[in-house]
Amino acid sequence: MDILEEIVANKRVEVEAAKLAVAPAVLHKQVEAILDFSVASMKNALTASDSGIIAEFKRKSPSKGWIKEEGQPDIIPLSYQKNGAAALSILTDQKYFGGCDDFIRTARHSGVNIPILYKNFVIDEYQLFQARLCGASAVLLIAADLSIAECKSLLNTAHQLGLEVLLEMHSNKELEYAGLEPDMYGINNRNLGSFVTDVENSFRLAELLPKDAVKVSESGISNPDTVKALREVGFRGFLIGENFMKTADPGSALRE
Ligand code: IGP
Repeated sequence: MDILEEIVANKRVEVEAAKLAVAPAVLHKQVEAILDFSVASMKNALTASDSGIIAEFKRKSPSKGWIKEEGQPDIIPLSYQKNGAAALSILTDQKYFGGCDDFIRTARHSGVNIPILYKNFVIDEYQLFQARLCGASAVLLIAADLSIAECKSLLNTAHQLGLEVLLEMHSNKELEYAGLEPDMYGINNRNLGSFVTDVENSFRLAELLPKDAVKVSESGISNPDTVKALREVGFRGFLIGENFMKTADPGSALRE
């Protein structure tokens, strides 16, 4: 079993436990009550932004272990916003990434009003309701852990809830998912099975995606020249986590 399979197996157990704690019908009612509150569009923010930086709040990862154990969800996300991030990504998986949905709530309460990506391994529509309820604007769907039919169904439900979808692909063979027309197309430079990171992956796959699509390059980005080169081949979003989180002050790292 590779790490992605392990994470997804654990996620299934977690989601079933969550459904016992809060029944789907109850969660749906809670979401219905807030559906009138619209959330900022990440796609628009990326299209309008000069930086395109999606700054990620990630305290730990399976490949690196703890990056910032004491990372403060009430300070760092707001600091990212103040330092010019176009949008945020907040890891909400607990076991492998040290996150939780409350990190998004806390960020919102601290004054973050730019779009927030719900970064998790979404395999069940229940999680889309959780994402909407905590204040996310968009969700990540990962081609590597969903069939096309599952992905399509989750994408439709996300849209019904007013959530945008960033669809993550990693290899040529996943490009068939692109036909689902998500709001944004992500190319992950990291292989989620082996953790090997190669930014060339973005350059390789970008030309195979629709020309006018909003494309996001994810992982392993550590310098402004790479961002510039990716922008030149059409990327509008740059998802950066570890490079900021490993510094003493992630927000100022973004500005530099
Ligand atoms: C950020 P990095 O190398 O800058 O920390 O990567 C982000 O792309 C990465 O955390 C990520 C991820 C994911 C995490 C991309 N896709 C899917 C968990 C699940």
